[in-house]
Amino acid sequence: MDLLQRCVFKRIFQHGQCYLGSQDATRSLASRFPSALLDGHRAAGHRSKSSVPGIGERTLIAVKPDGVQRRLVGQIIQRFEQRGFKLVGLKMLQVSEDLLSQHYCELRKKPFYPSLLHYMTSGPVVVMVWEGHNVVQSCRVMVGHTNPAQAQAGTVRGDFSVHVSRNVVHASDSLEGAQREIQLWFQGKDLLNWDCCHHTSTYE
Ligand code: IDP
Ligand code: MG
Repeated sequence: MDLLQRCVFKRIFQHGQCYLGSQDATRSLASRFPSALLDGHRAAGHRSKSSVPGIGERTLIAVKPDGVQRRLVGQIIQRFEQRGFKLVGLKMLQVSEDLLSQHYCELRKKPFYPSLLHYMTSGPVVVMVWEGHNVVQSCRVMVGHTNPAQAQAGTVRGDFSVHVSRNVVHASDSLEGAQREIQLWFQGKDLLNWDCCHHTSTYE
């Protein structure tokens, strides 16, 4: 388990204690969560059966360097978890210009492109793959308008940022975009197919 995973677990356990108010409940939560993750790893390739179509849809979300520097990673992850989406990939890295130029290939001719590259390589990013019904569109709505000045309160950008040059988070903008970006940032083996114990509370 790496440092980021330890931090995420610690946060979840602290919230468990806060909401549930009992050490037993916290211990129970603590014992279940990592094993769910490990079970998922063992169960790679095996997916929950459900009548709901499209629950395997995936999107790429990244906490940009400003979000990492401002210690917003935990709060941003929490929003997607709370909504009911499933985390299937997570890593922290210092991005290369090469990867970024592929990621932002459509923006190469924009006047802000050089400063965008500089910003995105200014420190580590935390990149994730989230899974669930309509996850691409739902996450775009949760992330909010590209320009934080126009982002609604309640969205990530609307709550945590003020200027378009430092808008905290990336979210894929379409199914095709999500597929392209996930392949760019992750190898297939780094994405875990795991059965969430809350599955029947999220889907019929
Ligand atoms: P998105 O992130 O909401 O999908 P895009 O238009 O794809 O928005 O732009 C990618 C990123 O480029 C933005 O998230 C933001 O970081 C940066 N960006 C977009 N427009 C501007 C601008 O006018 N000035 C500076 N940076 C910009
Ligand atoms: Mg975009």
